[in-house]
Amino acid sequence: MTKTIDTQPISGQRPGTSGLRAKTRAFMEPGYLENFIQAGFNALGGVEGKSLVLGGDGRFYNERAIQIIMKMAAGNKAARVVVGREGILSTPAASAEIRVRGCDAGIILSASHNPGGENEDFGVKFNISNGGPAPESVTDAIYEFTTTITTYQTHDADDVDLSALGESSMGPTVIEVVDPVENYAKLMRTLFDYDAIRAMFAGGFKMRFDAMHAVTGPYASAILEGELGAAAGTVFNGKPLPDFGGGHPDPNPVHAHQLMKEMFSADAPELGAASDGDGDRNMIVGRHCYVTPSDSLAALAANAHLAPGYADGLAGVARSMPTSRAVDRVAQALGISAFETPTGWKFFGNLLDTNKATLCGEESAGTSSNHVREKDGLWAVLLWLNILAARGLSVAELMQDHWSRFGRDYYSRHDYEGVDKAAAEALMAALRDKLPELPGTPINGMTVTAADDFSYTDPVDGSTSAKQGVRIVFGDMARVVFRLSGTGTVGATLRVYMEKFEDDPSQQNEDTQQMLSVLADAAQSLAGIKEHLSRDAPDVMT
Ligand code: VG1
Ligand code: CO
Repeated sequence: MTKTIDTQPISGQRPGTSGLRAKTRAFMEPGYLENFIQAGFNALGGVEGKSLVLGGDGRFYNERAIQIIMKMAAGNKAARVVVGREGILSTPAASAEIRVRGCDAGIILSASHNPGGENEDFGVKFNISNGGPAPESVTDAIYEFTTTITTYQTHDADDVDLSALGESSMGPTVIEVVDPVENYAKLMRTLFDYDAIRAMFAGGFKMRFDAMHAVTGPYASAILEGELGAAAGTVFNGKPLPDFGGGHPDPNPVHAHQLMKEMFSADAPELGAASDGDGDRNMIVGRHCYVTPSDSLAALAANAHLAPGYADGLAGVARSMPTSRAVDRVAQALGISAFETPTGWKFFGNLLDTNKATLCGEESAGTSSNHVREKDGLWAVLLWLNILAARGLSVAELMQDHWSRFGRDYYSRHDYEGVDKAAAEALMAALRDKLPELPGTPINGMTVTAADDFSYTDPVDGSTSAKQGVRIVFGDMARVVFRLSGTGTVGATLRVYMEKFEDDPSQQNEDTQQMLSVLADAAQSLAGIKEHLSRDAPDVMT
């Protein structure tokens, strides 16, 4: 039976870079999740007669939230809800399901790389019919609804058994529990040369994949070990746990330290990889060779044609603004266009839909292509495997070859986490005020050539997004970018992104922080980080 329940508007909870994130306990408050879900349904123009994909990364409260959302979908007269078995769907797999099944929308439960648990973080993302994150027009509408709605619709029904595949009905709605891996694995087979990768593993190639006790475990085990013949034990931390084993499921050298240690040991395997909470990020590390996400994007762009799915070449590439300009250099050499978008995958959707870009990436370890409309961690690992198999080079050799051809953009991001929000906003405001006077100013032996607050106009629908981060550019040689995170749940996080170009191979230096120290000093003198935030050093440097 359908019921209308009174609810209170939730204020001040605007969806950020990637959906709504908050403390798990906030989502568990009566009406909080329900309010956001109903607001999302309303913003989609209602879900009556529509089909939805639903799943999450398995974190604490995942299954409970799924039961609530299924009942709300029925209360809102949805035609069908496709839900992953045990409530599991990685973000890229959910995107694939929406596209393969022609669904109208998707709801993904994840706070991505944020820790999970009753005292940690939870999140909800709404995706649209192209499989991608809802664009700002929709997330703005969701926000408006959350502040005004007073009722939500639900359906009185028993919980659904999410362990059994198959269909059941809940009022007007068909609930279909599906294997979370099947369609995703099928899609991967169409893109890559599995025979070549299989032959490489059969020839003794070794890799390690750290699933960080998050959602990619089942996907990586099925594909790498099951289909491609990687040795048993290649995938570790493979069981999704509600608290990710107490870890921080963010695939970077800091949080994937166990993998990093192995990859820099004497008997390191050829390839190491890791993925995040919801499976959309990837880290790539070769034997004794860490590949920055910006370099990975550039190397994939330069070599993608070696995989069957991209044999005709790329229509174009796109990167988020703080991502290094390494991929632009590849695009220029290939004679294809390169787009610069604000941070967040939703900004790539139109470029992919209209075939202006085939490959997209972010410095935060997100890369993907037009096969889905989300970033895709395991996809990036498979493309790397395909390229290594085709070229017969090690990761380190491939990167040396890449840098000697295109030059090298040294890159690092410094994060100041959990800082006072007002102080962080004051820092950004002071920096913005300075921008007009900066061009022409010499700083530490470099000269500022341009300084602005990034504003983006979507080339397809003409929508604009302003205040997307401060860029301070030193010609083609270097850049410093400042922005505040839109995914945190406590205080604010300042991100400082630095890059420096070097095209002389004799000047290579594996100590990236040393290479960039002149820019870190410039960032400090430009923004007064220490003074504003009362912090001596960043919390995380990646
Ligand atoms: C961060 C990253 C951004 C990424 C976003 C979502 O956002 O910087 O590149 O798209 O997380 O990633 P922010 O606003 O905190 O910098 V995830 O793996 O949610 O889905
Ligand atoms: Co993620």
